[in-house]
Amino acid sequence: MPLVTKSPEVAAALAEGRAVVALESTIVTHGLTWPRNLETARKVEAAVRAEGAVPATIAVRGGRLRVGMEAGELEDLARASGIAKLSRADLASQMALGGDGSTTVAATMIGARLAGIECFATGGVGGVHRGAERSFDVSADLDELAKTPVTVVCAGVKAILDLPKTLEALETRGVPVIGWRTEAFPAFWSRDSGLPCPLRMDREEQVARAHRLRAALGIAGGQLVANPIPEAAEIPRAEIAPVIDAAVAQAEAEGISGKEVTPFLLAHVVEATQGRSLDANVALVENNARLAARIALALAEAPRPYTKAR
Ligand code: PSU
Ligand code: MN
Repeated sequence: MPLVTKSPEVAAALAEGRAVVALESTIVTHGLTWPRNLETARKVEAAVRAEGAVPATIAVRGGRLRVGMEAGELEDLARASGIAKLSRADLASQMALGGDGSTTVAATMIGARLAGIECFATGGVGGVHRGAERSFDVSADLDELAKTPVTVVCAGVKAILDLPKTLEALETRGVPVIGWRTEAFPAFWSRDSGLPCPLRMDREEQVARAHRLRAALGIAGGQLVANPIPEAAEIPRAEIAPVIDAAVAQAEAEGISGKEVTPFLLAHVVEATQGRSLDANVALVENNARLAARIALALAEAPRPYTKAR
């Protein structure tokens, strides 16, 4: 059995050069809770299909990387409790043990590249945590973006992070941060972080062309497309900021560290907003899935490869 197993639908779509969008599974296992997680995962897959692309949710099952979930698999994942959250560091060891796990943005990018998928939709990528100058907590997602050639559509990095430091870290790593039809860097639950976005694009073809050009230029790594949450679903920055500050303070007080930090903070924000942040989270992931599908369609049409310079 190969290490990467594609669902029949994903395998057929890739063989025919049709548009495919990778989707992560940590948001299902750690980002959201039952039954909202399954409902959201299905909604997100449906949003990809509605735009004419094929969704490929990625996870580890029985020591193999699954690319594309069949009926029942998504539900198993959503119901699983205590499942491992896998990133670059622990993907191979968990597979060696024959175990299961959900994939973060970093691990999903690795799976997408192996399967030949160039475009991926998520909610918010990981980044530099507040207080990182003391904790050194910087998500492996940033290094993965610097290495693996996948275009990732997000709603900006999670506002629980240190956004200026995250933007600096992305620049250092040579990761293009492209504001989708905006000059402002979005902040997950809010449309505007108050920080400018380094780049801007307005058409899917531009994102696809830049993705191909990076490969032709021999520049490793992916692109980050920052797509603001739909207006109707957003929680303005001034409103969410104190909630985030309280969650971060609580995490520090309880000594939360490592992989638990992100799920802990997200859960606290959901509780403090009486679920409003959850509705926003679902809306923005669905919105990102739609854009990623349109970019995947543009990638399927984009010239490949550009002539390499000699
Ligand atoms: N976006 C969400 N919810 C999540 C995540 C992202 O809306 O749960 C997950 C992603 O899988 C991301 C991970 O890769 O959080 C980052 O975790 P860490 O900060 O531990 O690297
Ligand atoms: Mn971390």
